[in-house]
Amino acid sequence: MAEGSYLQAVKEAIVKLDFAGVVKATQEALNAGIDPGKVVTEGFVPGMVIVGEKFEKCEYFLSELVVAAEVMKEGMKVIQPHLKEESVKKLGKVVLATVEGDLHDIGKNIVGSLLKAQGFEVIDLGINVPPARIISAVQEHQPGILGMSALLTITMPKMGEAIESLKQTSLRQKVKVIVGGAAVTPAFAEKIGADYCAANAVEGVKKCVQWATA
Ligand code: B1M
Repeated sequence: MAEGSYLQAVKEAIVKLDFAGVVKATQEALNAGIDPGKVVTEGFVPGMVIVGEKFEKCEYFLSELVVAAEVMKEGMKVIQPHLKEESVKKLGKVVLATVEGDLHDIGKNIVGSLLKAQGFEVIDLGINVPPARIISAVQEHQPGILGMSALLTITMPKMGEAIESLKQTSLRQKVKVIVGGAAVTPAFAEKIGADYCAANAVEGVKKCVQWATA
């Protein structure tokens, strides 16, 4: 079977909200030698995009969004052991958070997993994290990178608030700030003073590695 067919099966399992199907299709894709990162970016992610489109068209409702998220998490459980984490955390620390008001964490979790696989120590603050908590985590852990995720247009400004608060400390110059999430654009990132806006997890992690090894 061609690589595209395996990835298509993963995508379809997400769209059909099929727990057993996503586990089977993910395992089959891995058995066929497809890179685990590719299963995520070309299987899970486009599947979730279609789920979002169905939600917009009122073909799916909130309950389906919740189930789709759980289906994808089930698929991630199959992927996780194949993302071999570097045992020596040689690239430094990243503080990661989904900003206040926002409960979306699938993208953030993918970014976190890929960062760990690259050899970063990830301090994941979770979801719905207020700017003040982000800043105190930066003060406590002194990471080289702060990563923030937001999927709602109404929560994106919280990223700007966090950066503004960071500027009030002496730490802004010492921390690179990367932002991401479906609605976040490079123009927005520039406006709020972030250092980088990642279109997807792979690109974001590449940038973090670049910073850490520069
Ligand atoms: Co919500 N939701 N949701 N949702 N949801 C969206 C985001 C939405 C676009 C759906 C739609 O209308 N088409 C819409 C937002 C509209 C907007 O503001 N522009 C929306 C809405 C409206 C809502 C609610 C308000 C619905 C309601 O209650 N009426 C509500 C809000 C809750 C809240 O947060 N306060 C809500 C709730 C939920 C669930 C809880 C049910 C569930 C989330 C479960 C969870 O995350 N645990 C959910 C889901 C699943 C979605 C969609 C369908 C899928 C999101 C997802 O996980 N995508 C989404 C539609 C869509 O995005 N197309 C939608 C897969 C994931 C891998 O992609 O997170 O974009 P993403 O991450 C990517 C990149 O963006 C990037 O890398 C990842 C992989 O490449 N990335 C980073 C992300 N963060 C990064 C950080 C980085 C670097 C890269 O560096 C730090």
